[in-house]
Amino acid sequence: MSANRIGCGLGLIALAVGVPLIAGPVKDPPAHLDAERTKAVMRIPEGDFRPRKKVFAAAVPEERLGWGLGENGVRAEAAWAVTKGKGVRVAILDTGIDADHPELKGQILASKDFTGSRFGAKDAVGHGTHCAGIVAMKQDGKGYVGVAPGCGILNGKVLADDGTGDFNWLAAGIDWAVEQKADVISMSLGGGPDGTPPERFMPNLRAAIRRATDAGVIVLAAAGNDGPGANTVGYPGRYPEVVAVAASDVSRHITNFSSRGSEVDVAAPGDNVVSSIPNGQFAEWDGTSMATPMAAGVAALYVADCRANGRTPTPADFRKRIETTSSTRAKVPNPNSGWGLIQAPGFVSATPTESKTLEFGRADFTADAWGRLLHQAPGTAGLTLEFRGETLLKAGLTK
Ligand SMILES: [Ca+2]
Repeated sequence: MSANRIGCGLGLIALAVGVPLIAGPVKDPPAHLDAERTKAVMRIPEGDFRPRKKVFAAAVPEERLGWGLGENGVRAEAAWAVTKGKGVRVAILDTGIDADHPELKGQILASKDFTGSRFGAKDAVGHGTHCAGIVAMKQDGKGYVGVAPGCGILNGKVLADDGTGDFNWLAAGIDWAVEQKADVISMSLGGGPDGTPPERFMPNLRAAIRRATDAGVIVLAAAGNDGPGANTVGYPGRYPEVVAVAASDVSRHITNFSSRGSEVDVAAPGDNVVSSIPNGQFAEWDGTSMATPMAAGVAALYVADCRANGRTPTPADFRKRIETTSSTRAKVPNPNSGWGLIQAPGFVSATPTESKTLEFGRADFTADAWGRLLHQAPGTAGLTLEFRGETLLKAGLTK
């Protein structure tokens, strides 16, 4: 442990999840897990502690979407017609990841432990596996699906097996993620000294974040679970370079526990969020910890769509889209929800809103000929298709 962690208790980071640390029936919970001590570190109000509501024992046979991906959430499905995030690299800086979970197997591109854990980069808590699944659970016909099931995950373990960590580990994890060519960094953690400029205690952290955003990486962090009081956003979410994410519920309201403050940039589903936990299980958890990878998944879709269209994704353009496309767009951000609920379709190219099938019949042309096909039924617009061989050159409607 570093002096930063032992010396004065400052500079500690902790999970921003509104529930105890142990992820339901985790197989071998670390013996040194001390819930009371962790609670004190996390500064989570007593009322926010709720027992884990649901843990699914095994893979769900028919693949389902959690509510957070649907109409009251980020509307991921509406964006999947354009992209599912293929080729994008999302760093999850958390408690490690269970890379053997059926939903994550093959999705983890690289792993590194910064905590000196005897479990290495594996997840002994469950939190990191849940966050990774929210982004990248596979679309494989079983279980559940992440927001960007085509993307790959970088697993940086910066929180130890008791769910706390050192800000220097986080800074090192951010630098590692940039080295690993992360496109997006998701940090479901927070903490820091109250009322004190954090740079005094963690000079490396903001510098690392700036190196990441300067390299074009989109950096997101949990707003924190210290609401509903005013001015409760923690670090690193409090930094202007970081997109701070608040937690919304199935009614599109901001949860009571979600931290409030002018630093909140956007909201995402963070209540009853179903995702993977170790040993092949799934669980429904609450927290801005869950909202953050929801928004990070949208960022992955954005990056993939930019690349597919020859554009360079940038943190500034990502922010601009948050401001212009979030649900309940406000002219100014509000301290509960920032610019509103993040909406995946606003981050990808336009998608068809309606699709219908028209029967044409068949017309044969000479192979490789330049051809024109006209279709007109009485009282409708005519459709003209021009092609050479099998290549469509032009399509148009005539009155
Ligand atoms: Ca699945």
